[in-house]
Amino acid sequence: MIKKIAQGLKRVIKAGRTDEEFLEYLEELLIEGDFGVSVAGDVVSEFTNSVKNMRKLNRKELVGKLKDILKKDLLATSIEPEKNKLNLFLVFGVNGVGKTTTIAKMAHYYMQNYGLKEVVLSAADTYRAGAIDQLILWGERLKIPVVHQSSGADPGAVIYDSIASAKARKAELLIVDTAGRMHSRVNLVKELKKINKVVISNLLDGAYKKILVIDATTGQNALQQTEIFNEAIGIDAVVLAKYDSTAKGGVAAAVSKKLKIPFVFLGTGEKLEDLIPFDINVYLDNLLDIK
Ligand SMILES: Nc1nc2c(ncn2[C@@H]2O[C@H](COP(=O)(O)OP(=O)(O)OP(=O)(O)O)[C@@H](O)[C@H]2O)c(=O)[nH]1
Ligand SMILES: [Mg+2]
Repeated sequence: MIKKIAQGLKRVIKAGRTDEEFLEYLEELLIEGDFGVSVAGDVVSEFTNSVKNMRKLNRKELVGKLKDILKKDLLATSIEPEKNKLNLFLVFGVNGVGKTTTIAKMAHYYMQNYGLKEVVLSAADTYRAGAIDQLILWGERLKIPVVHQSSGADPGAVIYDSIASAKARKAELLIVDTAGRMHSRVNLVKELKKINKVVISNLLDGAYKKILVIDATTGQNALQQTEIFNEAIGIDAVVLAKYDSTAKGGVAAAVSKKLKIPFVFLGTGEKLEDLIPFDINVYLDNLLDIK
């Protein structure tokens, strides 16, 4: 999906606006595109200081300049599974953002790209009816085991079992699905804190990563979600899911800049293969339609 910011830039550059008009419009475009007020303000002041008479620059030069400025705000990371250890990825986020799908994609990605053979999934979303079956189905497609109990079971108990089972299998990676739906946000955070404790006290010499999934179509709301989860248990990396479904998509810049948390993957569709490492250049080239 072509992003609004790229379209807007094409329009304003073609119209040959004055510097002042261009900057005003650019700020609007950035805010509308979910980059957030802080990124928008910074971009405009950097532009003001460094470029005079924007009409003299062609589209490629102007967009390139914008890319250079935005690059400074973005953070990306990759998560490498540690060798000869049980790696545990705890995946969390509010309801419907794409957690369970992302978990299946990640299992696929790590088997394909890191040659992992023993990957186990853990169905610790015991809250939503159907959540366990959804993960079991992914497990069948991926031909990997899914540790689960019955619906309504204590997620901590599921994780305890999952760690024991993964260790017994000498698994390299255990990915834990968690509930996004709770009676309230407060309960969701409380539950996650409990889960975090269970992981810490049972994983011991394993490698633990806390991965938040946000939905690119929810805009600045995703920034607030990241803030809440980060305060609750800390976040190692964020996955920006449903990037294919939005014309905006700038929220990664807002999160990176404000919270200093890096992005690890971009979700680009509903299929197993639709997960790509978060590469700042690829991301910005797509947002700004740089070919
Ligand atoms: N287009 C698109 N759809 C996605 C992507 N990731 C997930 N989805 C879809 O989003 C919907 C919700 O995905 P789930 O993985 O069930 O989300 P969840 O966060 O586990 O949801 P709950 O368990 O209910 O909290 C499904 O229809 C997915 O196919 C993506 O990157 N792109
Ligand atoms: Mg789910």
